[in-house]
Amino acid sequence: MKKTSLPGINALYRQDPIAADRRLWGRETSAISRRGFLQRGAVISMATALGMSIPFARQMPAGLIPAAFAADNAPDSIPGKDGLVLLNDRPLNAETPAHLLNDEVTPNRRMFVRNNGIPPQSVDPDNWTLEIGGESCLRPTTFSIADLRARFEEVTLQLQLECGGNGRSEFVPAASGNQWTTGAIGCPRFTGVRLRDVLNYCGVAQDAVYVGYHGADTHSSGNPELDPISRGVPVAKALERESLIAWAMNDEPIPLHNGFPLRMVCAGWPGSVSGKWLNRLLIRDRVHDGEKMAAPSYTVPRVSVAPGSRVPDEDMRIIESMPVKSLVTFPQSGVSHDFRQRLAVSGHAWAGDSQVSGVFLSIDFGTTWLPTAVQTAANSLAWQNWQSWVQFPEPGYYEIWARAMDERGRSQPMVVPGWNPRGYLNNACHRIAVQAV
Ligand SMILES: Nc1nc2c(c(=O)[nH]1)N[C@H]1C(S)=C(S)[C@@H](COP(=O)(O)O)O[C@H]1N2
Ligand SMILES: [Mo]
Repeated sequence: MKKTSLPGINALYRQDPIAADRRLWGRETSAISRRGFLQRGAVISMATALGMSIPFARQMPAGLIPAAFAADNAPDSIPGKDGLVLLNDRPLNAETPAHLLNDEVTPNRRMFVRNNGIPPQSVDPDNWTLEIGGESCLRPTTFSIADLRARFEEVTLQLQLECGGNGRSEFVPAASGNQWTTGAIGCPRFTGVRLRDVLNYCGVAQDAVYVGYHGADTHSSGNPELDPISRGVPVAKALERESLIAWAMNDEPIPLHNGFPLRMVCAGWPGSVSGKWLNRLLIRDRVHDGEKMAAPSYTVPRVSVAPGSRVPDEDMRIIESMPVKSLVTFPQSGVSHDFRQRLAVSGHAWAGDSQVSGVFLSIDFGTTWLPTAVQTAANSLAWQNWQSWVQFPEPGYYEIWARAMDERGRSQPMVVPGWNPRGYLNNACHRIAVQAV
């Protein structure tokens, strides 16, 4: 598929949406009819840019950037990782292209990396200690990893971790931070002990409110007084069956950048609550006040605000469960496909603390939707795999849109939802481009 005609169209939209519209759609908004759909001139210029016809052009919403033009950054090589796209190297942040997330269980080499600081340099797992304390801890205790293994039941669960800022790159006006597209999500199998078994052993006082973590990573400035990040979860989330202190990922030691040798996993909430390089947990008698707990970090406005608004800190709330979302992981966006054959399509869907009740596909820009077969999760808080087939009526440019719904009937939006100052919680439908030939 021809991609070179419009390099960096997403970046262009971020910088200057009007210029981007003019470039992509021919003439500014005059090319767009009052109904909000494409007019003839714009269809012709867009089809020219794509190098093929657009059979469902009548249904194509105005202002849509064709999925075929999605940012196509060259993958960089990070030791132990394969095909991840580097967004920042200091601190290291790298995401996984959608088609490389096709495995039902995310392999270690495909798990995204979101570092807020510098990982610990030399780690000796045999001498690693985890200290449990805090105002509301009745019996402060320090454990080695061997102690944890000896004293508590070992559990293995498949758990999804998604960065709260996944999808940030689509917000207009742009939100500062890593410009994640869709790849700050993964769902490996973690092995460790239940956080609640450890906390109960150490005694959770009546007045306990929050469990906060500290890790062994250091602040990018090099200042040892500063924590790169120190977040956590309310006691109820910490005591959930699925919350773990893990030492293995897919039956191997956790990769260095994903928290070797020990990390917290509290799935379904922003990834930032799951402390890596875990060496201290505090049972707090108040909402934990570590680094990046306070607004604007990992918070969103209590009520929706106009794009670009400045929101006072006291009007922001801490993000808890992540919203329903899905990914098309097969085929890869941009493939050519014989239109006479049906095309198998598959991916994953997840819904924070909730479950996915359905995943639907559209090949006509959201006019009609087909159900897919959705599997049950391997366990609670693991993503769910889905698959289906689509049949294209004639050759041309198509997009496959996927939309998931959770068990409470909440659906993914087709457009970018609720703008917020730091660009969290974008769960807009994932779209891929297909050239039917
Ligand atoms: N100690 C520590 N824990 C951390 C972080 C960090 O930088 N340091 N990043 C957090 C964020 S913002 C996310 S999204 C997840 C990312 O986990 P991953 O890098 O294993 O994908 O880890 C969280 N835990
Ligand atoms: Mo994150």
